[in-house]
Amino acid sequence: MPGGVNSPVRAFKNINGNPIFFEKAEGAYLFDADGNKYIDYIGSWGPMIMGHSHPDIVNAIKKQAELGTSYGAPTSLESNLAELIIKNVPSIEKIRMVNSGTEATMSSIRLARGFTNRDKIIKFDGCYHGHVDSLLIKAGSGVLTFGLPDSPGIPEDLAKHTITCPYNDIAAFIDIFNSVKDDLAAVIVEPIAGNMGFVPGTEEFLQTLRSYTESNNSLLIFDEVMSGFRVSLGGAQEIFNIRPDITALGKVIGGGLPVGAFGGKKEIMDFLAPEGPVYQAGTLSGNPLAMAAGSTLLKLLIDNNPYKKLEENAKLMLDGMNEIMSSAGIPFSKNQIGGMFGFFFSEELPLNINDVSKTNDETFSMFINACIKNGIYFAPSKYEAGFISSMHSNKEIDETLDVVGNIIKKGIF
Ligand code: HOZ
Repeated sequence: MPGGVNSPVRAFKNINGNPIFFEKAEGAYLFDADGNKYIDYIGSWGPMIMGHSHPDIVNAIKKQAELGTSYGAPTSLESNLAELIIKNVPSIEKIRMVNSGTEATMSSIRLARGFTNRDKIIKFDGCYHGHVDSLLIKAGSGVLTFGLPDSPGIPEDLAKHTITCPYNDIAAFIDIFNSVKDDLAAVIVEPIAGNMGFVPGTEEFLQTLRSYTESNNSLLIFDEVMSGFRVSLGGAQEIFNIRPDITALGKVIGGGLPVGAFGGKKEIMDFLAPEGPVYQAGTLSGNPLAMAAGSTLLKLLIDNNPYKKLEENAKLMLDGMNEIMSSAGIPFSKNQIGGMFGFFFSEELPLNINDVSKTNDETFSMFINACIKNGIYFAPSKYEAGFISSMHSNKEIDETLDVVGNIIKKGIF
């Protein structure tokens, strides 16, 4: 496998580390193949909101596995998950299940182009929407982690239809928007970016995207692959009170199994085959195991509404880290919404990818390596977000802060 991994960030190459191979996960903990135990702050990049191996989710998967793992045909499990999503995300009136966030954003773009009969899309620097050809331009996540500005393999003829714009920059957006508006199919954005570290959009910025797209009959696509059901039941769109035309969802709604979905206004979704002309399909779409796991997680989230507690716990940990760093004179900034968070080695909290790229790489790399060596598993790239679960209690937070305090005391910097 290239880099020894099946997804580049896992290689730990940019922090001069090696991939860690895991064997087991439980609650807030991960266990690797060498017998090490870690407090996990990645949570499979989002879905483990109720902790790893939640008994209800494990039982739902087991129960469904005995009834069959894939039929390539409809089941009521798909309708159950669809209903749970539609009830909680008001902008979604109809939905199509797919197998990953990449598939969800790829199909959203095709649908937007088909519906509007226009080609151009605007995306924002540092937002990552999966490895879709049209969207792998000035993208975040692993693309930035490894300093790959734009991936080879994407034909210029396709790339020219993607226009990029700085995140959280209203004036730049309005300029770019005006220059392409006649052929603008859609604007796609992570309303809470989780692929340039954790950088939420400002309310004014996101409202501007909504009003400009609406007045131009262009579609607004929210990529809520990470924020959907992660920052609140209704996702970032509930927090900002904005209704996008299409929402892309991903891993979170699969409860840890491979799932994606995209949904939105009925008249737009009805443009999809077999109702309409835009084609999209998949044998494993709506896979029964994934639907059973996803529905069980969403029911747990609806019953427990853990978001306030998640945010409090994330804040508790970050405030503690901030105190440790500031008493050691190390520039540090941090932010969190719900159970999603980020920290940077910079005085000021970054607002966009330019700010993030200026934060200290060397300190980040030394800090993360030291944390991992001491059983704290933070994302191995400053271009990724962190995630906390309802199984992270004061005990795990105190232990994390002890480790961080010791690392700083021993003077690794
Ligand atoms: N780039 C992914 C999260 N933003 C990481 C996926 C993975 O390596 O599992």
